[in-house]
Amino acid sequence: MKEYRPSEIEKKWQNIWEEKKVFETSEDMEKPKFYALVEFPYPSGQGLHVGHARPYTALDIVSRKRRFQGYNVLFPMGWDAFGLPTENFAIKHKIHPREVTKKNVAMFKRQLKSIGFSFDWSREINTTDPNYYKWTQWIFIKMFEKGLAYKREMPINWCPSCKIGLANEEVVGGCCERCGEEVVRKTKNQWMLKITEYADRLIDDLENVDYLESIKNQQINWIGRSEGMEVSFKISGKDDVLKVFTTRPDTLYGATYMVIAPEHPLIKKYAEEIKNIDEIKEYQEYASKKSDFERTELIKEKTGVEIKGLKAINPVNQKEIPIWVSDYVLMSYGTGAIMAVPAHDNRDWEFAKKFNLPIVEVVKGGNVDKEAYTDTESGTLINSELINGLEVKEAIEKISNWLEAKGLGVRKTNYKLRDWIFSRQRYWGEPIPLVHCDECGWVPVPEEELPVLLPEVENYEPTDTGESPLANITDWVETTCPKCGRKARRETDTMPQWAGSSWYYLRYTDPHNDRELASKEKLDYWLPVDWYNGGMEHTTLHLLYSRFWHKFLYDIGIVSCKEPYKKRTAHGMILGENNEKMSKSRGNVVNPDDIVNEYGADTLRTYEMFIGDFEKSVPWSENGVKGCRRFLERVWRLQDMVVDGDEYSDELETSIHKTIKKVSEDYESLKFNTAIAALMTLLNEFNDIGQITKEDLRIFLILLNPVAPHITEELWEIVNLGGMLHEQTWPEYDEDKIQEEVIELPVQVNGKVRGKIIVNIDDPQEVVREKAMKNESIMRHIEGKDIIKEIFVAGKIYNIVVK
Ligand code: ANZ
Ligand code: ZN
Repeated sequence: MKEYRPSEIEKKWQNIWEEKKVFETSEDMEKPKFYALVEFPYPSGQGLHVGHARPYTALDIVSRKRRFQGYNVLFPMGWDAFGLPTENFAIKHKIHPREVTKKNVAMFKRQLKSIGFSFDWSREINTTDPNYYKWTQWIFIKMFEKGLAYKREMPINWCPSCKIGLANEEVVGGCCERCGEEVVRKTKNQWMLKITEYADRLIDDLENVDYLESIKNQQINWIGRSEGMEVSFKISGKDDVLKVFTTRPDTLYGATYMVIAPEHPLIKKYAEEIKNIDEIKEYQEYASKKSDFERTELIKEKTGVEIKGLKAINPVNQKEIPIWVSDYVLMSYGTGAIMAVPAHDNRDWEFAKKFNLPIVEVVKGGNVDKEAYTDTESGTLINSELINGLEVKEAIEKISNWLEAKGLGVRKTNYKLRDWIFSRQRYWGEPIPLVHCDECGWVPVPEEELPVLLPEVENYEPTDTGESPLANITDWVETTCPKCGRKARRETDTMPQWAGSSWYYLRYTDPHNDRELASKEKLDYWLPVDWYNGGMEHTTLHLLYSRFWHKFLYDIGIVSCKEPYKKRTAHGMILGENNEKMSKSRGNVVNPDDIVNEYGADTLRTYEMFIGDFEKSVPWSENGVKGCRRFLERVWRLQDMVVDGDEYSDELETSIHKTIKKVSEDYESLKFNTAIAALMTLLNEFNDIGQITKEDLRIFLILLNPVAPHITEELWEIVNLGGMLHEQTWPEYDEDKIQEEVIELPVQVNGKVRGKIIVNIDDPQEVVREKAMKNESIMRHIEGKDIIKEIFVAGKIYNIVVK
């Protein structure tokens, strides 16, 4: 037997697969299709990270399994290559971002290939390729034509260090997500996309997709649909009303004052009558320096000023109440004004305490001297003439009807979701394909002139005025109006990095099409994506944006399904050995190249899948890598144990059927670690027996192949199992052969039986633990405690010791 040398066999098989185009997707539309998608990487200068390899291996496994099952599989890869890091690197080192991208892509591609992923490289795409971004621009123009893109003066979040406007989503804790610098507000004319028009559909259509529940919730929370009432408060002595948005009209009798946002137009309108207008202006100035995030932080000490000279009248009891200005009310939500009910809203409560405003309890249930009572599930209305004695929900219903009947209010749905700020004042992005003409306004560049290429510039540095560097290229900016032929100017803003990734999965279906973004026939065949796996960090924005674009393309007849992704799962992160995030600054980043070189790609792949539950974050462990390498060494030695025979060994029959079932199911449900564990168990049985048939080995190799494709192909050839492994079909198991004895197993917690669970007599401890943890009584007894010991006697008892 030759020694196991991954470096030789891995290259060898990668070349064979490539030459034979084994993983190239066929255009045979008679076959059932399977479209597996992983998030295409940003080709950064740091190269591939072991964190990338985890989701890629996972869907590589599923894709390989599907090919064995006779599917036409699309498993593509590409580059999300526009964006800031590349541009910043280019500025610093004075290299064109195109060159930087080219170099980084080459590095990523070499790394990905070395790991043996079964991507169809003939469909590689790159968002910075003009043949690609032509269609990104085309989609933008279609949106513009449908009124979904508009330009508006917007207070934006401005990062003074990156010199870039950021979307709300890119501001984390008041700071720039990229560089950590504190974000300031600046007003700019920006292109906006009307994603809000799709808010309801983006929530409602989640019903028909198979996403992790947590991912659905993130989408829903981000959109933040809120049903309430817009109620009009008369302004005392004026023929004017102040409108508020409230989700709690039942608390109207408890409204003891009003609050308007510092930017509210009421202030300007009545400036002459407001006695303390200077004080208010001062406060406006103070508030303008804060971000929305800071303003709405709960723990923040409340600030505000009473408007002297204006009062509002509560429509339910005609009481006159004061109007305050405070920055905890945002102009960008609802009507920019609220009725304050300190007894039942936390912020109002704090504000009232600080400024000594009256607190009137209207829902009985808590102690409003101590804190606001916000529960809507229990409590009865008091001090509220029209609705006394009702529960909150009934009261809301009744008072809403009353308000509507009197013309004092209307039911209203609000959303947290804002329109998408789509302009960036940077170089390395898709030029927004519009021209401004004094006569015709904004005019799209005609389709036959697309793409609008990024012009060459001397300097990619954004200007301090906040203009894109493109604004300095007079030759490029000055053009003629496509409509009237007069002089006109090009838009110099570029698109955000989110643009190219909003539709990339469509392009993979037909990546070389130069007449349309993809042919209808191919889109109809391949869509929706059957399985999309990505990071938990992309379950709000990227997912929302791409669903929005997809729905728009559905509306204009480009795609035939309403949702782009049938199923969306997420992987956990790979952390450093000491459980912290891997980062350059900590010096704990593991380079996949090193693992491939030292242990082999198959070891890397096996380890990445064996490392822990796929959806959880787990620390890297070099020892774990070594363990996986040892497993593969033992697999390698199977070649010396094989005897002829096209049936299973008698002693192994049940185990093999069981393993086929287990592995087949686990690969489908992200339980790659337990699938590998089952294969390890089977390998142990092989070793116990000391001799296996070719048929035993055949099945073992096919099952392991999706995880460790190189070593399994090589063994297949060495043992001469016929043809090549990748040409085989996925094995079937026989349910009759794996009937097991089912028993009721008592589970003890600290020596006392706390529940009985149904298990198979030879279920291993992990399986029993899993089942025990789903038992309510047992869960209750261990909740909040640490498991310090487990005693397991198969078929008899399982005892958990907790502290
Ligand atoms: C009176 C009230 C009484 C409220 C009560 C809550 C509890 P969501 O669910 O987020 O939509 N609100 C409305 N507009 C606001 C703005 N521009 N800035 C800050 N707060 C605003 O929350 C809606 C509630 O948030 C509204 O209902 C309003 O306070 C406040 F016991 O009105 B409520
Ligand atoms: Zn014109």
